[in-house]
Amino acid sequence: RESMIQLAEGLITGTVLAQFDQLYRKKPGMTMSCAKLPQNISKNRYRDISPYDATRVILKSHEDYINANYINMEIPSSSIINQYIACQGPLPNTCPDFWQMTWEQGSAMVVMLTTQVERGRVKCHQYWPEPTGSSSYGNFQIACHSEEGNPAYVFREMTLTNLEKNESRQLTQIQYIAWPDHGVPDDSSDFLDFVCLVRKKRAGREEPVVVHCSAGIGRTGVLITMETAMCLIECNQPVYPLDIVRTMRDQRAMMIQTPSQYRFVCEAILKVYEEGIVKPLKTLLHK
Ligand code: PTR
Ligand code: PTR
Repeated sequence: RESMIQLAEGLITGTVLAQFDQLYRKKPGMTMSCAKLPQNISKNRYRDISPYDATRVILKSHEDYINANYINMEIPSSSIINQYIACQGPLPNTCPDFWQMTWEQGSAMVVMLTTQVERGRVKCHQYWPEPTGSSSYGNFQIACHSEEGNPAYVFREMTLTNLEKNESRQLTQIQYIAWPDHGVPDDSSDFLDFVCLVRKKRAGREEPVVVHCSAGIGRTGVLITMETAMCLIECNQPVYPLDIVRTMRDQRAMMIQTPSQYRFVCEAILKVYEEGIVKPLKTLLHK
C-alpha cells in the first residue's frame, strides 16, 4: 500500500518520470560483442539494439547467435520466478533460429506485441503460416490450426514439429495488435486483459515465455513490467516500478523505451491495485 501511495504521488509530482530518465539504459560493464561479429550482423533487425553477451540465449548449434536475452523476474517472499525470453521480431533469415530457440527452451507460449507492418515499415516478418496451413523453417515445421480474437488481440494455436527428431509440441501465440512502437496501447483495459491472459496461460509452467515486439525492448519491457507488477500485487508485495525496470535492464539493455511507456505502465499498475483486476479466463476469451 505504501509503495502505491509513493507511486501515485510520484506521478503527480513528476519524480517518477525524472527517476526513469536518470536510470541507465545499459548496465555498466556488460558487453555486447557477439552481436557485432561479422557473421551475426545480418541477424540483427536494428544496428543499435543488441543482446548482452552474458544473458543472451545461445542456440545449440554451430551458429549459436540470436538477438534474444533471458529475463528472469523473481517475486520476493514467494517461490515464483517468472521467466521470459525477450527478443526482436524475427527477420526472414532468422525465422529458423527463432523456432530453434523456442523448441530448445521448451517454450509453449509466444507473446507478440507488434503488427508486421506499421506506418508502411516492416516491423516483424510473419514467422508462422496462415491458418490452417503449415510451413517449414529450417528443421522446424509449423502448422497453424486456428486463429481467433477481438480488435485488440489474436490467439493462434500451432503445432511445432522438430523434423530431425520427428517430435511435436503445441504452442500458443498471442498477438497484441493495437500498440504502435515508441507508443503506448490505445486502451489500458484491453492491455490489462491481455496481461491477465498471459498470466493465466503461463500458470503452473516453468519454461520461459517468449516475448517480442520489433526491437524487443520497448513494448516487451512494458509487458514484462506489467506482469511482474500484477504478480507482486497478487502476492501482497510492494511494487517499485523503477526496480523492475532496473532488473530488466540488467538482463537486456534499454527495456521500456520511452517516458510515456513508463508513465503508461505506472498508471496501469495503480489501476490494477485500485480495481483488483484479475478476471476469469472465460470472460476474457469471449469478449
Ligand atoms: N536505428 C535503426 C538502425 O540502427 O537500424 C534505424 C531505424 C530507425 C530503424 C528508426 C527503425 C526505426 O523506427 P521506425 O521504423 O519506427 O522509424
Ligand atoms: N533504432 C530503432 C529506434 O530507436 O527507433 C530501434 C527500435 C525500434 C527501438 C523499435 C525500439 C522499438 O520499439 P519496440 O522495442 O517496442 O519494438
